[in-house]
Amino acid sequence: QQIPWSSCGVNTTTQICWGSIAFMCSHSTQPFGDAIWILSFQNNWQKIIQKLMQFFLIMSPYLFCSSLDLLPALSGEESTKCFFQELVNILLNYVSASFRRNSKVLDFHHPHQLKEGLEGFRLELPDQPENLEQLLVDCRDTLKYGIKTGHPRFFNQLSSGLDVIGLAGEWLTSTANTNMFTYEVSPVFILMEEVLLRKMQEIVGWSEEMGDGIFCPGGTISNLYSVHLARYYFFPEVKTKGMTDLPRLTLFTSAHVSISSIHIWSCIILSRNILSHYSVKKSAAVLGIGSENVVVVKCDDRGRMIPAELEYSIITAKDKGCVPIYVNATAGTTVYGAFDPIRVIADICERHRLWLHVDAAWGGGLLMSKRHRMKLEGIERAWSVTWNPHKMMGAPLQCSAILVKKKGLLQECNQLCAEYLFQTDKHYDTSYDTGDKTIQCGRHVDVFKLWLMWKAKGLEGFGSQVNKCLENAEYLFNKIKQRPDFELVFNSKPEHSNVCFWYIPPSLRNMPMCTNNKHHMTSVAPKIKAQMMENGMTMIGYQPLGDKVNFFRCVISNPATQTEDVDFLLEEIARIGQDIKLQLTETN
Ligand code: ABU
Repeated sequence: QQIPWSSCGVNTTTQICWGSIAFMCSHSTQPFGDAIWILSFQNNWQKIIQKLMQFFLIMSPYLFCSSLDLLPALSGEESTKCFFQELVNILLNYVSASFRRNSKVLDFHHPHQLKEGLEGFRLELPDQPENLEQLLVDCRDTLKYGIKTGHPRFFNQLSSGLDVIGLAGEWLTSTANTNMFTYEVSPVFILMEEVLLRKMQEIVGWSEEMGDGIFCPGGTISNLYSVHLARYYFFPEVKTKGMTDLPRLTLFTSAHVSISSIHIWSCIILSRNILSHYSVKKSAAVLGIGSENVVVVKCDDRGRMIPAELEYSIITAKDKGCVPIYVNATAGTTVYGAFDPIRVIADICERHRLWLHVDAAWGGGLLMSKRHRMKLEGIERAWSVTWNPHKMMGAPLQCSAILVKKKGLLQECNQLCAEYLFQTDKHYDTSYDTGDKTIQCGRHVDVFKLWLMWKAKGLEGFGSQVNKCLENAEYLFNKIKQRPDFELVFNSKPEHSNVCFWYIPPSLRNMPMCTNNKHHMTSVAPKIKAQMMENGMTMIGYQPLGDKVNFFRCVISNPATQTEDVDFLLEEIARIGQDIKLQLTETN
């Protein structure tokens, strides 16, 4: 291998040797493997020397080089190549480890430990440049102390998985390092966005004459767009006059919990956690509508909006002199994975002339599956749709779209015509300068990775991926049903890949639910999760919701997950739960 010694400033054997020995003793990505190799060839000095020389030649330059030796430095091409090759090795090791079941999902450290610094990994920023070897160690350690969200046993978040093509797309995107606001700086990406948005609109069920949209940063911002557009649609003067002349607007969204059903683990926190989707409240707060003007509509036991309750709430709001403008129907709630009945809600919206938004951030992926898309029946009647391919479709974060049925509305609502970006006398079709549709200015390219993944999988590939995740969720559901140490939050089959359950320690099984036992039950999931994170072999989230004390929510969006991983999760919870039981017995 050719090493750019001149550009690295290395010119004496002594420097090379000391550098390499120091390097081997510190924290390279390779030294232990080499040390083992050396020991295993104790009697073969020639090979040892050869190996050491290879090692020195490959690794030591980084000790004596800084970023100033890389491009755009004169003759920096070779050293840039070497640096990237080493970085790619680090990334590939990480990618491989992410899929290995015996590797950890996480190597947990408390914030103070990371802040204090670990084995040469320091968060503090230096005044003097550090050498490339330190930067490579920093890259490796950043991954080491992070979470492997692509690991098949990571069940903690709606977004998970490590799609290799998506990752390639993200690398390319960062390499291109451009901005999505104008065609002149993103010609290819702007057209890819148009193609993707059209495809997604077609899948939603909108005809060619309908449909607009934009990729934006996450589901909450997509939902913010929907409220912003609804308000503008009904009161366009808001853009210039603000809220001063507007009546009291009202928005509606599902409460996301049933407040009527009382479960065995029903508890003390009845009023604390009646949650509407927080992004609708947040939008109301941000837009000056006011979070108190979001009406949370009652749901059934599964967390699905009850249409009759919606209509009743709309009529009540009107009677109070409020002006309803917007209904959010959720397709795949965050915790229960519930689907609001969109078709019936659409009828109500039509009767009252309200903007119907479907928050399919989580459930949108099911549109890709012939088997599951009927769960979003009626979505074609929505006026806007939020859909996050970074969730169920496994695109790397972030990748979130807001789809809008009425063409031109995004532009009308947000356009301010900054002349330094959106000159009208450009020599190309300036309708492709999409930046003025958005509420941001600079916009990250979120489309290329999804476009590339779509090319690689096709609609069918995405469909199979979704089907597999839901099959695994059903497998988990059936396993839990059979076990005496677990209890499901719902006894019916999951609609999405969310499976909600409690682990019941032996000391609490078949016990009367006195306040003390409920208190202990509340602490079971957090205690198990704490131990699970210390062990680092799997990861799952928990939360209380409405009248339910802390329960686990398993979500499966990673196509790498197999049934053996689901089994592992249950066994790990049960194994840790045994110790929890002992602690509970002591405190009882
Ligand atoms: N709505 C954001 C997703 C949160 C989660 O992954 O649980």
